[in-house]
Amino acid sequence: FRSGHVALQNGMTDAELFEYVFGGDNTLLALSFVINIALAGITILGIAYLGRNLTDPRSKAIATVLMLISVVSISSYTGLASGLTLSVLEMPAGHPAAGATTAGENGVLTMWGRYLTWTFSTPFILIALGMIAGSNWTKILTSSAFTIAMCVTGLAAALTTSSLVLRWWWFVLGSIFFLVIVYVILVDWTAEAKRAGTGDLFRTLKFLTVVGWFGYPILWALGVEGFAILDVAVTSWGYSLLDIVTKYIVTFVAMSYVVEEPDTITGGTDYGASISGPT
Ligand code: RET
Repeated sequence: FRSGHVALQNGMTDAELFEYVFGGDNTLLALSFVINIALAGITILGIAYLGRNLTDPRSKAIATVLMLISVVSISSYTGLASGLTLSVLEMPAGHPAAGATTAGENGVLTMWGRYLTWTFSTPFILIALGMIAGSNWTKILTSSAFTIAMCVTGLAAALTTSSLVLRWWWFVLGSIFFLVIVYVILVDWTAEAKRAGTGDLFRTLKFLTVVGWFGYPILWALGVEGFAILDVAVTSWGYSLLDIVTKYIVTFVAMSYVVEEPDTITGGTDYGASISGPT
């Protein structure tokens, strides 16, 4: 493709945005997408390899759920890299990037595909954590529903251009939903994991997840969607690095435990034995 300076303009097509990202001026931004496509692919293959001898249905289910996190991720980053899930938006009055006209540019680059695809990836992270903690479907589905709500409000916050107050109101709503998830992880699942015998593994996963997840709203607020202190490439790298911790590292930590099929994960030989039918 041609290289040359492509200025951001409101209403650019996916092809123009693709050229903006890969045209040569924004190598850093392009790399933040490409690296995650590679890592998600490696993680998918890694799970297939590590899980090749799994026999227990519960272990297989956890491995499948872990794989789906990266399946969503590779699609998400392909969407961003292709320009399909990027847009140039004009920020409302009062926003620090409102009327951004640096270097003849008009509007800011919004990576809205990120917020959209977190809607599909984060529930799988929580399903895996909940299963490892030995939790029940009520709590797993509750946390999954709240993470979907959180990501959709984050998407709404990023796409709202009518009013600055509404952008931040969406953000506040999403943050409240986030606290529900943090509560379930720190209180319910921590106790359940101890009882299930997966306390040690869960402590590591909990630390990576809770600390990592807090990074996302902080980046949102510091990045171009919020106070615009960080530019788009730095914000994008921030999200890409957080994703490495919250998805691929979490996946390999969980997989390395699951492949041994310990009784704490499989439920042991008695798992499910309480259901006895007529003989
Ligand atoms: C938003 C804005 C609204 C308030 C909050 C947010 C939190 C986002 C989080 C995202 C986690 C994403 C992960 C992706 C991996 O695929 C939406 C930024 C609280 C916690 C783990």
